[in-house]
Amino acid sequence: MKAEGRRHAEPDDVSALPDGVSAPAYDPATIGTGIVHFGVGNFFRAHEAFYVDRCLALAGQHGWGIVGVGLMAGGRSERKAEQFAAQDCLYSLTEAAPDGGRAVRVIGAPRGYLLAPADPKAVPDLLADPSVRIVSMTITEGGYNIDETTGEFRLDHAAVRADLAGGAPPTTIFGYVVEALARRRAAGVGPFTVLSCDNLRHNGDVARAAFLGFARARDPDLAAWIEAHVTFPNGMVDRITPSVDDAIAGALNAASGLDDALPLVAEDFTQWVVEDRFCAGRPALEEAGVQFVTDVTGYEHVKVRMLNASHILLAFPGILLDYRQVDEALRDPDLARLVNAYLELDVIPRLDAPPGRDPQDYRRSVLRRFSNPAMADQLLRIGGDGSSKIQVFWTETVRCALSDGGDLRCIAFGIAAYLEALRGVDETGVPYTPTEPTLDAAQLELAEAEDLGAALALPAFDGWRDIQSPALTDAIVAARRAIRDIGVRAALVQYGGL
Ligand code: CS2
Repeated sequence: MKAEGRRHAEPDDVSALPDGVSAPAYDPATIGTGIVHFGVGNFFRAHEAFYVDRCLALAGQHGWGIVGVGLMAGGRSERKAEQFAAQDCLYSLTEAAPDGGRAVRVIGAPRGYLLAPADPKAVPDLLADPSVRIVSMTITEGGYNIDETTGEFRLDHAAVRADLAGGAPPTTIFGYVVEALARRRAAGVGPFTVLSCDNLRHNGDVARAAFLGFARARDPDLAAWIEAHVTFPNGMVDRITPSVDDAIAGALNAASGLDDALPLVAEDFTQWVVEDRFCAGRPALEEAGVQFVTDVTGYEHVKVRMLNASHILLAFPGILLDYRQVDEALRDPDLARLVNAYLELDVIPRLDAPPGRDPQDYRRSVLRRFSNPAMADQLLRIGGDGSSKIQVFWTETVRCALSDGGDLRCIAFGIAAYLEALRGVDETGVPYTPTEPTLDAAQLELAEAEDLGAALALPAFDGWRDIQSPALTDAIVAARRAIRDIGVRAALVQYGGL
């Protein structure tokens, strides 16, 4: 596309990018497909695609381009597919530092985008192609369809049942991936690595349980082949990547000089620590800043229990206090004290940090990252899908506190704030829409029940349901009552242990 006649250049017009915008250091037209990614959201575009993009600039790496797959039907997904196609899947990433520094680069690693509902046959065909050696995914914490209490894949899920029944093209990631593995096995094509990039403890193990659970229900022989040949590395992913609405997109384009339909902003910090178990090869990600380790557990614990856990602890009361951005909420001294108290007293003493990672340094860096005003990161994004996030981010800390008799005040206050925030109106009366994709209407109504303990039946709390704790229940109910009677701030001081 030509830049003439436009004030701004489009991202695929790489020969005419505005000053200060870096182009891919390779020719996107020469890149082949080695990776298929499910869930082409902002985080994937700022993280995995960013690292792969760096690899593509290196000699011998041109076979590792990515084709994205969207599973959702509907106008929004169609629009996104059109936007990707219109700019050859190129887009700009603005990396923003807390001190105001910015760098803008055009990312070219995604080389195609398939909207599965529009062409469901194309997805297994692509996945069965021998050139595809990694299938990665960001399908959210709740997307693996695992029962938190049993750790088993849930076969009673309607879409899973339909995919297992066969007769129609799949609609779930499990149906697509397992179908493709069946074809690869039948055709004598080797396996691919299944790489989860979600914020889960042992995300590879969770993915393994999910895909094997599906495969066993479909064909035990195939499941045994997958178990023997497919690898599911665990990885810790980290980069704060806010949602981009039209106003933010406009500001990003105004600053970059681009005319990008899909611009993106992320913090300048980024990290990816992965176990090096790739059954069909991988890009030279170590050259691009990815850290390979034999065991990722310590890194995950520190990240999920500190960063993600304090993110939601800030979000729920922050939303109730009518804040909308993370940096604003953190500037509230009471909320900052809550997060610090939680990290210092509840999390850090119980953490097994990996060598070289000092939790106090990490705490300071997390707070610095949260306070980055250039992120304008949305509390509703962070608080969204709280039901799944609580299970992943808080469970271990709550279990430890319940079993070692620790202080429960911060955590009880956080849970109380979550349940109050589920009601969709902040304490100044401003309504908002909480996003809870895994809860049905009856579950959501539990947050309105007169009995303030009734909502503790929600799945968010399944992870520690086996440890009966009247003390925790009482503390949560008291904090909820206080939030309603004396307001969030006073309740925080009285019941949040501050
Ligand atoms: C956030 C994450 O949505 C959330 O729960 O905590 O998206 C967070 O921004 C990333 O994990 C940062 O790596």
